[in-house]
Amino acid sequence: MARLALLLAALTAFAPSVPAAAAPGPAGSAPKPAARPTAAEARAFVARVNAELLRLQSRQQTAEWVKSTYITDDTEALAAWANEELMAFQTSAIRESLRFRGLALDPDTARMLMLLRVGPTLPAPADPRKRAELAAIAARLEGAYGKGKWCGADGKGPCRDLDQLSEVMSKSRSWDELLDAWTGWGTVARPMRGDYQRLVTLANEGARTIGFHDLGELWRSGFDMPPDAFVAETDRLWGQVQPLYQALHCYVRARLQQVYGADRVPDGKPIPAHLLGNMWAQQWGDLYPLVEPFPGVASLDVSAALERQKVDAVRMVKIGEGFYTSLGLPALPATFWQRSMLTKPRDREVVCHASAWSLDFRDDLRVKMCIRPTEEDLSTIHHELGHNYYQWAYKGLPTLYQNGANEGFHEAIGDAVALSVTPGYLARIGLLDAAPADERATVNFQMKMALDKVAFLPFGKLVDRWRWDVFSGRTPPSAYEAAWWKLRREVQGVDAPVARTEEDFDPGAKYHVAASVPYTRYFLAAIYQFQFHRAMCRAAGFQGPLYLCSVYGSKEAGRRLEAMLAMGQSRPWPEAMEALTGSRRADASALLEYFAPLRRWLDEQNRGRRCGW
Ligand code: X8Z
Ligand code: ZN
Repeated sequence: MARLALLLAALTAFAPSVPAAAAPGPAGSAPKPAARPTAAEARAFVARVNAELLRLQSRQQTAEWVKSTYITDDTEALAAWANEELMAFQTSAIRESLRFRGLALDPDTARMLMLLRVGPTLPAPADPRKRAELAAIAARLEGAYGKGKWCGADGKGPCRDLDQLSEVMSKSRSWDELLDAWTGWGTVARPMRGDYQRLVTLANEGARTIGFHDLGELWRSGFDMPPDAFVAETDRLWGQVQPLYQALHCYVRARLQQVYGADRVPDGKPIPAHLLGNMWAQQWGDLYPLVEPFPGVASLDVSAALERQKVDAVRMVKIGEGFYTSLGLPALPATFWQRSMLTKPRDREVVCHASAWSLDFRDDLRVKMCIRPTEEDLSTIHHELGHNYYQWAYKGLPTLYQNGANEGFHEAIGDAVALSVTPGYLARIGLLDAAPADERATVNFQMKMALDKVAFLPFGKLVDRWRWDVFSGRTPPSAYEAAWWKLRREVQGVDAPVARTEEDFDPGAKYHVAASVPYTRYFLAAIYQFQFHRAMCRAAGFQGPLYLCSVYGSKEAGRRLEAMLAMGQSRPWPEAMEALTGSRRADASALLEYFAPLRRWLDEQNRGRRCGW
């Protein structure tokens, strides 16, 4: 994920929402009269905040990098201390910023003050002890996730980590083997429940001290619209794509029924969560061989080619970089190659979950990832480099503007670029045989894409629906697990394969819950990326159907993309959207256009089937 976002996830403290200058004096004394602040002071204040944030965040990022690439008690403590130093500054900055409320300010100063307030993902309470506790819990939860292993029901091993268990999820077709890997990873999250509950309490307290009802309201406030309007926005977008998801679900369930039997995969019921090729059933691409519409028509097995050609991690990243440079963007700096972590070290615990970093908010870009020679990882590399190129494009902006237009934008860039990694392009770089053009090959390719892109949509939406209810108290700790599975059944049409109880904590088995990274960003990105892709295709002068378009080599597409990236968060996101797409509105029509051939095919296939759950 974007480093800035993670950084902000990393604990921030704020003063109470009482303006410091007007705060009452000691008991019995009269309130101190406030000096009347000026707009010029506000501007100077924001300049100081930007400079100090840059200094402290760079230090904090460095500590965080070492922690994530070498998890020990000590590196966890060092990262927490760096966070606390940053938080202390932010506390006083926020306290001071409240003096400027109600003043007529120039638009940039006003926007940066707003961003300062909505920026933190885990705001800490004012009490320093509680702040330290929140810092420690957050670091511990992410560490527990990173170190998590399943050593069998008797605990005697062999022990397997998430990568190994994920490999089972993607490759095995044995109900029992899948169940073992799935329940095994679930045990890693069980001990997180207590810490998570406390984290919610502390971060909610922090959110209230800066004037939000609860943490969920703060998370929904970073989208240049009122938080309630943002909820309606996500519902609207989901409404546009839901019928396509239901068609895909119906077809996949029918195919799984043929493999596992109608007693285990019944009609009209949610699909057991361990059968979809992925630990969280969030992307189903690994099911492709099982559900391939026209078996054997045009092989799309990129993983096999990567393995056969012994493409190593560096080469894979070079392939990704090559796409960006073909658009006219610069080659990555030498330090990227020296300092990134591209493979899983054998001798220490690391957080393998992929992320892209800018440690100095200038040129010290890095990727942290445990790359394997798979198609999924090739696509993730394009995703991560999208973050890095975004960070690079806005590096000249004030620190408070160094972020995506909104969180969804940051997640969408690399994916939009990866949509141009078509079979045609892959054939060109020798990872597939010459791209076929008949209709059956089209449906095959579309199915493969939909298993990742369309299947993801409800999961992308429900993770934060669960958290918003947890933060607001609508879901009490005694119902964490029940509420999670209710959403997964209702929104995703997926169910736990074995009974779950409130001893379990399946949400914590997902990185972004353990690490407190907001998730709606990925839902938005899943939609934005098709809008961005369509816009770049138009800029490149491409005429055919969207799914065939690759903007590889188009300097004009790159120019348009970079113009949007360079805006960072300096303007409300609809303006950034407009800079690239010409439209100010988020809209799933490009996604639906892209998948139109598959939609027609699915509807034919599903005729007579009992869809839904
Ligand atoms: O976390 C990620 C990226 C890093 S920002 C690898 N993604 C989400 C996930 O893995 O759950 C990308 C897709 C959704
Ligand atoms: Zn990301």
